[in-house]
Amino acid sequence: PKEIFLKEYKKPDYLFDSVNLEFQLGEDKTIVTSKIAVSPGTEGTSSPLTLHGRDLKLLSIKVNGKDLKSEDYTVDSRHLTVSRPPGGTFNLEIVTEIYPQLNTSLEGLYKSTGNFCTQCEAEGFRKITYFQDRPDVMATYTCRIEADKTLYPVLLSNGNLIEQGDLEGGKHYALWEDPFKKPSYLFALVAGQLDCREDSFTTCSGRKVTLRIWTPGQDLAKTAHAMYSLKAAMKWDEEVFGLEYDLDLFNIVVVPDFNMGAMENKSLNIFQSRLVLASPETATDGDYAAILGVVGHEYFHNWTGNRVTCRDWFQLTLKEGLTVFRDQEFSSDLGCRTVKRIADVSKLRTYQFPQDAGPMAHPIRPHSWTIFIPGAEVVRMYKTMFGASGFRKGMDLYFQRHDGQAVTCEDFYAAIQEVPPTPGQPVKEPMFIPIAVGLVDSTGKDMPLTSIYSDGMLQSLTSDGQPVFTTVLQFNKKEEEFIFNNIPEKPVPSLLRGYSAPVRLDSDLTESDLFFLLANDSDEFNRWEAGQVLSRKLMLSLVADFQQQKTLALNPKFVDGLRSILRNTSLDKEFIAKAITLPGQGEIMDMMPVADPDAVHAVRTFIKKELALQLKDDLLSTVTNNRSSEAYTFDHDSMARRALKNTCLAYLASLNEPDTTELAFIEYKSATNMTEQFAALAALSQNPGQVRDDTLLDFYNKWQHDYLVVSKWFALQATSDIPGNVANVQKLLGHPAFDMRNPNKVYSLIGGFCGSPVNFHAKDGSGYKFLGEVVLQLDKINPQVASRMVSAFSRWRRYDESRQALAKAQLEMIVSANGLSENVYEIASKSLA
Ligand code: DPP
Ligand code: ZN
Repeated sequence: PKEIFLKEYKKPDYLFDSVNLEFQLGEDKTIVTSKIAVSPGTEGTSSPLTLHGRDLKLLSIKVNGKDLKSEDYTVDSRHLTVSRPPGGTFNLEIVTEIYPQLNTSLEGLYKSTGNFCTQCEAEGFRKITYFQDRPDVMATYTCRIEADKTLYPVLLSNGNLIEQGDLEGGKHYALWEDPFKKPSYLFALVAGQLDCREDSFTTCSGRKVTLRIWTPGQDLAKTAHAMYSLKAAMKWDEEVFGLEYDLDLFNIVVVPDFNMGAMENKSLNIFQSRLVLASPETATDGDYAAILGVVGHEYFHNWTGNRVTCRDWFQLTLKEGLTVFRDQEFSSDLGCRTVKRIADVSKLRTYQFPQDAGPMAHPIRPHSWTIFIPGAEVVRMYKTMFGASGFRKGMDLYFQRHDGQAVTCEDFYAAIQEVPPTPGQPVKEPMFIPIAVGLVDSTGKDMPLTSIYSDGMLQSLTSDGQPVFTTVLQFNKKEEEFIFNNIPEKPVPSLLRGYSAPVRLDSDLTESDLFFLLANDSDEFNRWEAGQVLSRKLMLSLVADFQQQKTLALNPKFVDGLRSILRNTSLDKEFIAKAITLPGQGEIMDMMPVADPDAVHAVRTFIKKELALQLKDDLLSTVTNNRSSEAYTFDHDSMARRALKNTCLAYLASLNEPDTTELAFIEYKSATNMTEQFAALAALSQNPGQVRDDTLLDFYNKWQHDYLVVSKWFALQATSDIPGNVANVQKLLGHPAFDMRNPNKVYSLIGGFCGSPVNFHAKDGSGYKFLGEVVLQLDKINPQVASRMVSAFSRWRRYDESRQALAKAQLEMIVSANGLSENVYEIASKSLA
C-alpha cells in the first residue's frame, strides 16, 4: 500500500457545492442516491473527476440527468473516475447499493444491535457512496431517509428536520438539512428503535436549543449524567471561549458497537455506550469523569473541528490537540485542576497504545498522519506563554479568520502568535519551551521573585509592584542562563511547575531536595512530581538490585515521606491517593535501556507490599475514616474520598493476610456504588486463590445482564498480573458474554491483556502467540480494531533478545498471512521495518 505524504497535498480538482442524499434502508440492502452540484476547482477544470469508493455496487451514474456511457467512466475497487466531465458546473447523480447488515468493520453505514448508524471519520463515507472523500471538500447536505416505520421509528441525520411523513408499505421518511458546510467525515445517519431524554439549553444570545440523548428505552435513566455534562459544556464554551451553539437541535446517540470512543458529527454526535450510560450502581467515578470529558470533547468539536476543520489528515492535531486541550480545561474547571493535570500527565507518560477508546486514540490510516504530537500539550504551552487573555484573543482571531474553512496547523499558530504580547511580557521568537519556576525557601515558602538577568538583560518580573511567586522562563536555545536577583538564601528550585512543557526533565536536585519539595512545594503538581521522581529513582535502583540478585530493601525515608503525605489532613484526598501511588510498570520500563518486565513487576510488587506492611495502621484508619453512608454523588470531595479509600484498600489487600482480605471482602459486600464495589473486587483479585475466584464469579452473576459492567469484569481479569494469566484470558475469549464483534469488549479483554506487562511479555512467548492469533481472527471482522491490537507489538525492540525473537516471529507470521487488511499490514510491517 502506498503511503500519502504531506508534501503531496494538492487542492481538489472539483468543488462540491451541495450534496443531496437519499437512503432507502432495507433488510438485506440499502440503496443510496447521491445528487451533487459540482463546480470546477481553482485548478485543473478539464481534469477527470476521481471519486473514492469501497465495497460499493454502482447501480447508475448520471451527469446533468443523463446516464453516462460506459466509455465515459471507469470503476475499480477504490475509485470511480468520470473521464471527461462537462466544463463549468454540473449535476452528478450516483446510485449505489450497500450492505450495512454485513458490515462488521463498523466504518461507513452499519447495524449495531438492530439499529442503523454511521461512522465516517476518517474515510468511512466512501463506503456509503462514491465521493471526493477528503476533509477539504466542504458542502451543505440534505439527507432523506426512508425505512420501515415499525422497525425504525426514529430517523436522524445532521442539521434540522425539514419534513417527515408516512409512505406506502408501512414505511416512513424524514428529510434533514444541515445549513453549515461540512466535510464528508462529519456526515451521520441513525435509524432505529430509540428513546430519548430531552432537555433544553438557552444560549447566551437567547436561542433555545433542544437537547436529546437517544438510547434504547431501558437505558434512559442512565443518561442523566451525560445530559448534565452536555449542558455544562455548552455553558463553559460560552463563558471561556465565547463560543455559542449554532443550531436549534443537538442529538447524542448511544450505540453499543463503535470503533472509537465517540464522534463529533455535526449536531448528531454518536457515542459508544460506556461514554454516555452511567448510574451510581453500574459506573465508577472514572466512568463519570470520562463521560464528562468526552461529552465535552465532542461538543467542543462543533467549533474546533467542525466550523473550522482540517485541510487534510496530516492536520489531525489541529482539531484533536486543540479539542483535547479544551476538554482538559473544562474538566479542570469543573473538578480539581491539580488532580486532572496529574491524571493527564500520567496518561501522557504511560501512553503505550490506545487500548482505551477515548478521544486521545486515533487509530486511523494512513499512519503517516498520526505521528503523535501531544497536541494538547502544544496548545497548553501557547496558553502558558501568552497568558489566558492573550491566548483567548488569538483563539478569537482564529475563528474570525477561518470560520467555514478547512485549514492547517500553521494557520492556527499564525492566529495565536499574531496577538501582540502583553506589556511587561516580552515574547521572544521562536518560543519553544516554557518552564514555570518557583524558588522555595528553607521554611517551605515561595520566595518573592522580582527580576532576572537573561541574555545579558535585566528583566523585571513584578507587575504593578507586586512580586510574583512563579515565573515562566522561555527556553529558546540549547543552553541558557537565568540569574535571579535579590535572593536572600539558598532556595530549593521548583522546576516545570504544573508540567508547563511536555519534556523529560533532568535536574541535579538531591534526594533531600526532592523530599523537601514533596513535603512543602506550593505547586501541588510539583509536589506530586517530586514523589514520582523519588519513586522512579527508587524503583530503578531496586530493579538493578533485583537483576543482580541482591536482597531488596526499602529506603526508610521514602516510607516516612509517604506516611507524612498520608497523614496530612490539609491535603486534597485525591491528591493524596495519587501521591501514594507508584509510577506504572510501563513508565519504569521506558527508562531502562532494555525493558525488563519481570524485574519491574517484582520490584513494584515488593515496594507495594513493604509500604502496606509499614503503613498498615495508617492505611487501615484511612479506610475506616473514609467510609460513608451517603448516597453517591459526582462531586470532587466525594470522589476524592472514594479514591483515597480505594487506594489504601488496594495496598492493604496486597498483603494477602486474613484480616486484610476480610476487610476487602466486607468493603465488596457493603458497597452501594460501583466505584467502591469494583475497587474492592480489584483489591481482592490481586491474590490468586479461592477468594478471588469466588468473588469474581459472584460479581459476574450479579451483573451478567449489564454488558458494560461485564466489560469491566473482562478488563479486570485481562489486566491481572497473576502468573500464567494468558490461559485465563484465552478461556475468556470463549465466554458466552464475550463477542469479538464488539470493540468495547475487545478493548477490555484483549487490549487490557496487552497493556499488562508481565503476562503479555511472558518469557515463553505465550502472550505474543495469543495476540498474534487473535489479530488474524479479528482482522477478518474489523481491521481498524485489529490494527489497534497489533500495535501492542510495535515496541518489541525494547525487550531482551529472546523476547525480541518471539515477538518478531509473530509479526512476521501476521504480515505474511493471506488476505490481511491494509490497516494491520501497515502497522505490522512498520513495526518490523
Ligand atoms: N474524532 C473523534 C473524536 O474526537 C475520534 N475519536 O472523538
Ligand atoms: Zn476529538
